[in-house]
Amino acid sequence: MLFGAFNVNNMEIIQAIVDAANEENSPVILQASSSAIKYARIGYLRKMIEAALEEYDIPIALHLDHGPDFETCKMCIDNGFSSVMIDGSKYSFEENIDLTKKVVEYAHSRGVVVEAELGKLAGIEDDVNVSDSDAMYTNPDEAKEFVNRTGCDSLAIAIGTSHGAYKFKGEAKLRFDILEKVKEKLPNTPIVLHGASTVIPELVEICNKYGGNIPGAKGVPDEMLHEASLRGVSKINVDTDLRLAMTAAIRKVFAEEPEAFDPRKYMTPARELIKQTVKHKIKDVFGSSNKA
Ligand code: PGH
Ligand code: CA
Ligand code: ZN
Repeated sequence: MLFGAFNVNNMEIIQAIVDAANEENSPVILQASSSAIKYARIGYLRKMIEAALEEYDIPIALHLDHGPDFETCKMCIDNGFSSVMIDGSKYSFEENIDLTKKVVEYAHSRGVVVEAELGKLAGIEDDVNVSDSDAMYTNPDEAKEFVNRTGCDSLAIAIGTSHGAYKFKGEAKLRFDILEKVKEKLPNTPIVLHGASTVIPELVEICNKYGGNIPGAKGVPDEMLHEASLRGVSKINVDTDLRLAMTAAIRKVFAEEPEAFDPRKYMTPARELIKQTVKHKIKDVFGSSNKA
């Protein structure tokens, strides 16, 4: 089973995602990074997700994305998150293990599950900026040792994706051979793919047509995401495509209706375009729809 995990920053994004998931009768993971929590504030995020849970019957999880330290993970666990990610990928193997273990102990004793990360993605992720040459693929033997020693519930691996709108300079290329080896060694550990936005060309085009400047953006094609799911990826993280959808819709209104200044005038189409984007992913790419 493959789940989409969608990054949230504000009310419209949350509503768009849960509306889409509800229409597709699909479980969904909403995830907030530490910078999203700083932006939206944790109490607001929590209450908005409570509101979504009251409105719909589908399973909705709230997950911390790229938790940078124990304290942030603890704060989210104490605030009712269903799961947390501790991202110790910037540390040495042993330091990553120590930190992840500490989070796992705290989380598991409170019924919360933990995603950890091994290997480095290129690109920008929150405050961390990993240059291309530093990008390090996950070592399958290390992955097995890491999961055994930390007791983490799922593992994010690096097989060539990166965060943001510029994932590949030439052809899109993922190291499915590494994924296969990791699955061989860890058949029961759910594997997470970060940096998995398609960077939907139509959305980039709308942004650029209406005054944006995002040239040469490139993501992971839908067929590759499909292949990743066939080869055992369980969670696919999507942020960039939602940002593009929101920006595309708002730019269009600003360009076509310069006299408009009621935020609802541009936030309504923004919410709608995010919803269509999420529906497309759930239905056509991830296949988590249970629609009758
Ligand atoms: C992601 C999102 N969040 O943790 O990995 O990646 O930039 O490809 O949407 P994208
Ligand atoms: Ca990382
Ligand atoms: Zn990520």
